[in-house]
Amino acid sequence: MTTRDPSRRNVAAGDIIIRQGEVGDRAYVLEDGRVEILVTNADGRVYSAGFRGPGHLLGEMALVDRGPRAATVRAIDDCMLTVVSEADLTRRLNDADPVLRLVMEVVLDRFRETLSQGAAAAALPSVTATPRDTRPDRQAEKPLGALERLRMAADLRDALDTGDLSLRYQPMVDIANGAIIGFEALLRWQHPRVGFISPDQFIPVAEETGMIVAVSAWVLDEACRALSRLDTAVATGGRPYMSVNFSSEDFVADRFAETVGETLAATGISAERLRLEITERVLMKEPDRAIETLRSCRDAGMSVAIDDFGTGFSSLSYLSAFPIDVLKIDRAFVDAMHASAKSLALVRSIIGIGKNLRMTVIAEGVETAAHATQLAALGCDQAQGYYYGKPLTEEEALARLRAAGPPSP
Ligand code: G
Ligand code: G
Ligand code: MN
Repeated sequence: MTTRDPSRRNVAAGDIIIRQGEVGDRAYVLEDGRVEILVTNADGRVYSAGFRGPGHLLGEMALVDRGPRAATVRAIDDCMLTVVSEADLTRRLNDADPVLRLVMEVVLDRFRETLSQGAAAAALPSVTATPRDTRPDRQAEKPLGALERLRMAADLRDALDTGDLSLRYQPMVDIANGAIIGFEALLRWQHPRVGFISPDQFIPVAEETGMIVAVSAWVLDEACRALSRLDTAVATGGRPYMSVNFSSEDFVADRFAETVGETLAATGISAERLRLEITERVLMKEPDRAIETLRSCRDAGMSVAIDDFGTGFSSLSYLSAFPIDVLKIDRAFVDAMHASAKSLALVRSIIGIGKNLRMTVIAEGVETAAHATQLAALGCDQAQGYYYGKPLTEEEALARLRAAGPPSP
């Protein structure tokens, strides 16, 4: 196989263009020549699924859903191909309507199923290989199929109306004295048939379908109302803040800062008590837009925390480019801090970066007194984790505040 330029490729007769099972990073438009599509079934027998001539698109399926190639494509003649890169396709797909993208994945799944059934039928009629069996590596990476995710998104929409969503509030404390200074609102979904579904599972689905905007609006409203109820019940002096997680889809939506401001006004919570938790990913997606949104939120009095800090792959320069108030050290570093000198060095460095940039540093996943002592010695300001309290129901949060007594003057 020889490459003339990045977007054209010549292939000699007999050469393999795409190999079944491999993960591909490009599709091809067949400009000249003919190819044969070959499918190997679970027994290793090969059958021909047909021929393609000029004008056909080859290998697009794996690019759309990042699955392994469903078939082998072999050149019959000398062929000329135009290369469609993954980067190009990904960019186009990202611009597509999210539901359309999901529908496309469902169609691809069905097509793969048909292909593999064809293979079974051609070689060994009694074999009933399921398409998933041929793609073991997708199971771990993408546990839910496209159809399941579509269904989950619809269920999530129902959950917003039926009250199956609820919040837990995890205490955030001043590491010097353990006093509660705020809570992080964490979403819980009790599905009527499936039972508890973790946010790690449904948040990505909400993000890809655009549902996240409605979900986040619900979370923000409920968290503010809860904070207001806590103020009334325990005379908090209007002190504790509420930390709420937002996704990039929220953040680039029109009028984000205004919408949040309206919710604050409607629930009687001052902007100074709202902390927006976002990940580095949010900032990287549309940096110009993100900066603008952050500025508006900051101007209104809200503060901004970078969640899971240290796990992203973005450059440190964004820390000075974006208006950020708080760094949250990811719990993986805290967890490894005592076993690994390197993790400890990373924790120390993150705290140093935060201090030098005049940011507040909060450690996540603080599970033991030893963690807390170590972090305090390193100059960490605040902490959150099972040592101080798991995510609590509103009643439990209320009890914790009551037990702590009135806020010190
Ligand atoms: O407790 P825990 O299992 O709640 O949360 C798992 C992950 O889900 C965390 O990374 C957390 O940031 C995220 N998460 C929890 N609640 C919300 C929410 O309301 N909105 C968003 N976008 N993410 C959330
Ligand atoms: O990524 P984010 O910080 O938004 O999510 C917080 C997640 O961490 C939630 O799933 C929460 O339940 C979990 N969590 C909170 N405290 C601890 C802790 O001390 N140890 C561990 N392992 N997880 C924690
Ligand atoms: Mn968080």
